[in-house]
Amino acid sequence: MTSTTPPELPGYAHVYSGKVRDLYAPLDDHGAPRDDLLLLVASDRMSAYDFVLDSPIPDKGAVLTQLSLWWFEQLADLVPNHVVSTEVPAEVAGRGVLVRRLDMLPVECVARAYLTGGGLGEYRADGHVSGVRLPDGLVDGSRLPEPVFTPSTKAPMGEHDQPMPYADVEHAVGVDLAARVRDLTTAILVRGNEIAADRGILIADTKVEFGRSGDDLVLADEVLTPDSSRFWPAELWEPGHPQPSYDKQYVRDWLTSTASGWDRSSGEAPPPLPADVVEQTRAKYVEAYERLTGRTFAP
Ligand code: Q0N
Repeated sequence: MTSTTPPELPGYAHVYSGKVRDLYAPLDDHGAPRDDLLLLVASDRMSAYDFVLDSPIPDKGAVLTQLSLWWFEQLADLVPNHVVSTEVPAEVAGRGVLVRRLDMLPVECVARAYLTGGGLGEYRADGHVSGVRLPDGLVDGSRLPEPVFTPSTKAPMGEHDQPMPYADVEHAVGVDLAARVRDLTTAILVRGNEIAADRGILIADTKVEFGRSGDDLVLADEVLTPDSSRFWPAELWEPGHPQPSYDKQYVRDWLTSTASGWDRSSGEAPPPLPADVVEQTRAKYVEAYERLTGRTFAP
């Protein structure tokens, strides 16, 4: 079984659907939405080339949810997280998590350990990323001397996040909190790479979100999954060209092959994936989970 459209859950009000995740508010005894909790549900939807694909990846939502829960444990000494309970309706078992409802900071907190994507573009323009001067001679895929905090603004769905100058983060959340989320974001990526290093995965960059509950700063959303981070196969890492993606490579290779009949520049939605591409992609998500956690994924 696989899930794409947000389910209607008795006892919950649907609040929001992102590209791949859905949020609900639990209803109280009077049928009113509670203001202290949310149910975060990961779907089996997958995006590629800025499209949400028609073909779901079976168990993707559960694999990424279980991976995120495992990372929250690995990071618990660095930062508290929003997880309250994994006791959720049967329909979303394994891929739903009950979380503390927080006041979210209006910043996408990104840290980069390797240079690629938007960071590479900025570096090529003037040798900086997010205001930080980098050494000369870096190329696509180079490891950075140390992780750099490169925050972005939360863009509405369908639009791309924009780089956010650090001074704007300070303005938005205050100087002290800005420094705390900067240091936490880079610490999360460092810890993630320390753990992933001997398990065949490089984490090039990651996006995390924080919220506040009273005076507490709390890690929210998902953390260190292939949806929030660029995972690269360590044995194929070779600076100087775009690196293969740990999870999306089969999908990209097929979509850009003549076999798909799809023209990326056409603006048309991509076609459904063949069953073998779906299965190979599912296997990569499971492999990432099993390598990182040392656990066996049980659907
Ligand atoms: C929240 N987002 C953006 C769904 C998640 N614990 C929380 N408290 C209050 N709000 C949020 C959370 C969380 N997590 C986070 N929206 C609301 C992240 N989205 C992206 C799309 O999927």
